[in-house]
Amino acid sequence: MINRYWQCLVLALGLQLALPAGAKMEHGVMVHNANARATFAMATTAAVYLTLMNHGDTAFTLTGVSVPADIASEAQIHTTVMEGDMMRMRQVTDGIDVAPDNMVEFKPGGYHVMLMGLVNPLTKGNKFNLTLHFADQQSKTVEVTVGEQGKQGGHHHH
Ligand SMILES: [Cu+2]
Repeated sequence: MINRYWQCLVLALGLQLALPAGAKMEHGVMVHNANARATFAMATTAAVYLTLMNHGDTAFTLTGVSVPADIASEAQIHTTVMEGDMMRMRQVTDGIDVAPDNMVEFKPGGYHVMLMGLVNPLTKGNKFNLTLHFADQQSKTVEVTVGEQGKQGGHHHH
């Protein structure tokens, strides 16, 4: 994880050097490794994981996510909380702040993007667009790659 972060930082710095003098990066949002688990045939929900980085000078806040209507009817940001011995998912409604030079990992057992009302099951090798929406009205669309099916019980549903 640390390695990946530094690789990315070096990449970002290299990119900045390659820009004409005086040019600035638009904003510091960088998304890595956006991926979803393949779903079972009857699944109506799916989880998407990614790494969200801030390579800019100012904090940003992720406030929402969306996917095309032919993928799912809704996409939500979820976090996972322990209630006694139970892992439960909660929708994140107040956004996720990412400070400069920080990163937030969306991963099993933590933050994830939840797709609700899947139109078709996700199958390995499929790709679809996920759009991240930020508090400053900017947005960024990234490509999600569908990987292997998750281990059963790895993700608890409501
Ligand atoms: Cu969830």
